[in-house]
Amino acid sequence: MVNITIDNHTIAVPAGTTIMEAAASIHIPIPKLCYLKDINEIGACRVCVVEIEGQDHLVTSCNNVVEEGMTIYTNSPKVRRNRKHTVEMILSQHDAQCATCVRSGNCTLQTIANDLNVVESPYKKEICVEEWDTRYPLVRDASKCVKCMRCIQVCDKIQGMHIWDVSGTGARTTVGVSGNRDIKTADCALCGQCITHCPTGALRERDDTEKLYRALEDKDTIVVAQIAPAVRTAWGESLGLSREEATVEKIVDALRKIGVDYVFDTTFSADLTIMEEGTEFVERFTKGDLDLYPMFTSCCPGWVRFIKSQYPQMANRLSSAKSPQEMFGAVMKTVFAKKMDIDPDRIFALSIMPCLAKKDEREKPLFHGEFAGHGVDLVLTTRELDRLIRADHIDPKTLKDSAFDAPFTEGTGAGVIFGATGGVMEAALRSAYYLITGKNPEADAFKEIRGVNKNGWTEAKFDIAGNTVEIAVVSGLQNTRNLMEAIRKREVHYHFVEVMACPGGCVGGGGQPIHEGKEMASDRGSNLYFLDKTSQLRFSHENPDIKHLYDEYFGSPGSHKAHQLLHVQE
Ligand code: HC1
Ligand code: SF4
Repeated sequence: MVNITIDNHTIAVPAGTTIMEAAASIHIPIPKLCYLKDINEIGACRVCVVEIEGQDHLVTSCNNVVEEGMTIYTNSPKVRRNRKHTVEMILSQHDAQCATCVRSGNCTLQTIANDLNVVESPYKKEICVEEWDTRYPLVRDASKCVKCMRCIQVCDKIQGMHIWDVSGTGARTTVGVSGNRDIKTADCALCGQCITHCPTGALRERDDTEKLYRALEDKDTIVVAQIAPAVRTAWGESLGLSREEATVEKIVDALRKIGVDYVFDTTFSADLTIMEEGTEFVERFTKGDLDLYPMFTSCCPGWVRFIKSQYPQMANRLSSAKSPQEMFGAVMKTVFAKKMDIDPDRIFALSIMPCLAKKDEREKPLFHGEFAGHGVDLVLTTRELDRLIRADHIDPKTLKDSAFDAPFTEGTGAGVIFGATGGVMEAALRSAYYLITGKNPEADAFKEIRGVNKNGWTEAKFDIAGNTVEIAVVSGLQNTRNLMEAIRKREVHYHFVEVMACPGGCVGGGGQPIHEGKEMASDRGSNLYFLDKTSQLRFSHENPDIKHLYDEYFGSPGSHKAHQLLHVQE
C-alpha cells in the first residue's frame, strides 16, 4: 500500500492507483473532460490537474500514479486558476451556443465551465468549421470538438474501426475522418459509440424529429410506431424516471399523446424473427451444410455493415431473415394495411430504436405487389424520443401504462432479451430446441451465454436430442474482428454465432441516453432479463399473435410468402 495525503486526508491506497482514483476513493471528484477509464487516459485536456507539494508543475491526475508520502491538493488556488484558464482556452475554440445544442444539460464541458464559474471568455474566439453532410445518420460538428480524442480511442480500441484520426498540429489540431476519407465511404459501422462517448455536441445523430411532425400534421397519413426491446430499459434515464417507473407501456401512452395512431412492440417481430431464423438454422443444421457454418445472426445493422465491408467473403453465412425492425415494417405495409383496409402509401411507419445504424437499415426498399417504398419510413433514437416527449411538454410522471395495439399486441420474454448480448441466441435456442424435439426446454436452459465475456466472446455447447450445437456470442466490433479471424483461420468452429456491434448489445446502443463516463449496458441488460423472467410467455413460438399471423397469412415459417416479405432478397 502507498500512504498519501489528499486535501488533508491521509489514506493508504494500492500501488499503481492513479491520483484521480485515489481521490475518488474518498469522494473527492476531480473534474475531467477527456478521461475515459481504460479507453482514454492520456491527460490531453489538462482539466484534471492537481498540485503536488514540492513540485513546481501541476500534474494530470488521470494518468499519474500515487507515490509514497505524496501530499496532493486537488483544488488549491494554483490548481483552480490553471483549470479555469484551461477551460477558457478550450472555450475560445468552441462554438458555445448551448441553447441550440443537442447536448445542452448533458455536456461535460458545459458542466465544467459552469462549475468553475466561467462567465465570460477572455480570449479571442478561433472556431474551426468543417463541411459535413448533415443528411448522413452520423453528424460531426467540428466547431464543438474539444479534441479530447475519445472518439478516436473508442472507435480504435473498442470497435477496431479506425474511422477517426487527428490532423494538424498545435492550435490547428483537429479530429477528422482518417486517411482524408469521406465518412460515407469510410466503412463506418454506424454503431454510434463515438457519439455516446463524446463529452460535447461534436458528434450526434441526424435529428429526424421534424420529419415525424410533418407526418403527424398530415391528416391523410396514419402514423404507426414500433418500439425496440432495448428502448424500454433506457428511455426514462434522462427524464428523471426510475427503472420501475419507466415502463414500455408509458412510452405507448407518450406516443399516443404525441399523436401516433397505432403503437406496436418490436418484441413481437423479434418473435417473428426467431420463427424464421430458428427454422433456417434448424434446416442448415439438420442438412449439415458445412459451407454455411457458422450461421450468423442478421438483426444488428451495424454488424451487417461490418461483415459486408470487412469480411465480404463470409457475408453469405448471414441468416437471410430480416431484422425485427424490417420484418415489422414489411408486415405493417402489407398484412396490417390489408387487414385495416388502408392504402399502404398512407402508412408512415416509425421506429423508436436504441441505434443509429437502424436509420441506415430502413433505407432498404420494399417491393410487394403494387407497393414500392420502404417498410420503415423513419427511425428515431431513444434520445430523440426523449426530446419529443420534452418538446410536447409531457410530464413523464403523469404518463400511464397503455397497452400496445392489436393485432400484434403480444411480445414474449424471448423477444425482449433481443436487446441484450446473447439474447437473440438464447431466444433462438429456446425455439430451435422446440422445433427439433417437439417440446420446450427449461426457459433458462441456455442462460450461461448471458452477459459480456471479458475474454472477448462467449462460446457454449448444448446437447439437443443427441446433437451437439456449438455456438458463440460476441458484442463490440474489435471482439467481433478477433472472432472472425479465429473462424477464418479455422481455430474455432461454431454452428451459430450471434453478433451485436455495440458492447453489451442494443442496451448499449449508440442511440441510447448518454451518461458521462458510465457504461450502462450491463444494468440495462439485467433489466431485460428481469422482464423476461417475469413474462407470462417466454418462447417465441408460443406467442399467440405470431401463431395467428402464420395461420392467417404466412402459413408456416420459411414458407414462400414468408420468404417474400420476411427475408432479404439478394
Ligand atoms: Fe435491437 Fe433488434 S434487438 S437490433 O439491438 O434484433 O436497435 O432493442 O430493435 O430490429 O427486436 C436495436 C434493440 C432491435 C431489431 C429487435
Ligand atoms: Fe467508429 Fe462506430 Fe463512430 Fe463509426 S459510429 S466512427 S464505427 S465508433
